[in-house]
Amino acid sequence: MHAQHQLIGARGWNGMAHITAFGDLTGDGRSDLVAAEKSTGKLRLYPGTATGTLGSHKLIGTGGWKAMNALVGMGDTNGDGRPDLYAREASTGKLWLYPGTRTGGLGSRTLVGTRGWNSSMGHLFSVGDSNGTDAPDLIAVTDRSYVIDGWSDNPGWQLLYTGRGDGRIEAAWRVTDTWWGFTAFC
Ligand SMILES: [Ca+2]
Ligand SMILES: [Ca+2]
Repeated sequence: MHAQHQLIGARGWNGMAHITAFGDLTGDGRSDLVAAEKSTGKLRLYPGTATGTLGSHKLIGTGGWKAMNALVGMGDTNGDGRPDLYAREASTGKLWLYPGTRTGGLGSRTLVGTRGWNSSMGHLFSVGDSNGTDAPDLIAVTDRSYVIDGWSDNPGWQLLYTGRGDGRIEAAWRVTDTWWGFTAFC
């Protein structure tokens, strides 16, 4: 047996970066997708449909998304029932929250992480609520520059940032060192 696959985007997807599952931003109960357009820096929402394909895309970010080098569909970080997006700014290493709105767009961004999110984080992804607080949590996997007890060259460590429920996250704690070579995210 092998898994069947279905074409959901016929063309143009090589012009998109950071194709990311977002959760249900449109509010119809189906998961949606976001992607940044490389040429323009625009962020587009691709709504999931009843047939498992994607509906017509909608502009939810008018520009500047080329400045981001990671997007993470977090789920609802601030408890308003809409999924939210974290984005990492390449030049500054800042981590931003873009809250989903009731109209299926993104609200004003707020700062989640002030700096350092570029320097030693290889991959970022949401793990949902891992500790029973109802707020989704963020995992970062370290790259070689991550320092433990004064020693660098610690790739593959998994750092857990638990969600606070207000859109922000707590300080990290190290979970495991078993993610060596895991590069399937991003
Ligand atoms: Ca949807
Ligand atoms: Ca939310």
